[in-house]
Amino acid sequence: MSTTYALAKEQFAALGLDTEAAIDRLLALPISIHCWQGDDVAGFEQGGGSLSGGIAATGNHPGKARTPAELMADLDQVLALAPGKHKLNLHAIYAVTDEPVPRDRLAPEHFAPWVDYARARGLGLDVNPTLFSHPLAADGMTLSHPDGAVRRFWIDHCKAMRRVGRHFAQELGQVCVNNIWIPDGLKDTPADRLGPRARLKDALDEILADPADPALLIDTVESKVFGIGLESYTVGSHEFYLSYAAKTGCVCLLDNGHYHPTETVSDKIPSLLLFADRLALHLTRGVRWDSDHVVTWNDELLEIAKEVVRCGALDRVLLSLDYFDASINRIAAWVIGLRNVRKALLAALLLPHPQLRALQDRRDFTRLLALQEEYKLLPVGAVWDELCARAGVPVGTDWIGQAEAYEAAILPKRNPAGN
Ligand code: RNT
Ligand code: ZN
Repeated sequence: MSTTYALAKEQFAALGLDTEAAIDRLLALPISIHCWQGDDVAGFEQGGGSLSGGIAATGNHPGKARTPAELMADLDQVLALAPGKHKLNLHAIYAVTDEPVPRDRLAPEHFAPWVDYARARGLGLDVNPTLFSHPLAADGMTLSHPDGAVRRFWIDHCKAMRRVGRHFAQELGQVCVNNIWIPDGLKDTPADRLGPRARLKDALDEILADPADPALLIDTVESKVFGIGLESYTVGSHEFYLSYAAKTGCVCLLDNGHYHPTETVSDKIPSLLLFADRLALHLTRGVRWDSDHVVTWNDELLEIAKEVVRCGALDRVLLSLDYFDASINRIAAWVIGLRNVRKALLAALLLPHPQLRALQDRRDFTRLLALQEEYKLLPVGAVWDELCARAGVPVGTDWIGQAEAYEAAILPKRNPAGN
């Protein structure tokens, strides 16, 4: 145990906080790593499709992963540099197939290398149907499309991916989160807002008709405010999915890039937890829009972490990352966000919430603000370093050199243009 940690431990103990318990709790908490940071959401269909659906990865840093083997090798680097328990979050377009397989016919065997990869590393797998980057999604509508044949294809795809998700859980002995996000929307003012939403509701009813065994599969639905080229109307809005989840029992997934810029996910967390057993989060960082920048240690990340901890909901909130920055080393992008999420949760665990809550209830707002500000400089960093040391990952800034060495040794052998 380092001297700095021993001193920090004492300082937190004086506030009634147990740093040992916080470290143990956090090392056991699963955070789902999004596979799509490694290749700018390209996937492996016919050599990797071009991203559509109103989302965009910008930047052309060299060395992105082009094959399953490259993506797996990059993920191994990430796992070596970020402490704690992880899951891996796969999109359907990351299926590994010799011949092209239509998405509505994807099956567990098309993901066998990922199951092997996860099993060898003790990871759970999460899953997402991919309702974008496809000719049948090119006009911006999928499950809400007016053409029944298009809806049928996407309904069958979503059903297929639920079967894949169940298989993941059975193989790996860990529950699989299946998240449905669709890009559906319109560029300009709609003539009919109800019709597409009614079609989406019917499609979801059919996809989810076969009830999930909650030990195997948790179905989540992710809303959005707008997409690029789909600015005026989003079929799967927050109200739509909030109501749908309340009525049917599937789980709301909140992506903190998917709200109006002054609206915060942190404020929504307690309200949802009062009415639902579970809640899922995509952690990202929007800069001016849903730009999916790397998650940084900012006020909203800390507020989200504090809400989850204060609600006593670390085991009810399903945490995953969701961003895709192609302008910097992609492994570093993954690691920076992952480390920040766990660091923010540690900072949240190391606050004397009962004391602060009592001040609010006593309406002593002066002392509350004074303490909230002073506590921002508590020695969380010393506890974080100890956590990393115990997890066997680099402490402090040491991981950066390792990521750079990997970049220098491996990435130049890939296409230097980043494609
Ligand atoms: C898009 C959603 C969605 C995607 C991933 C790739 O705005 O956030 O979660 O980012 O499914
Ligand atoms: Zn998301």
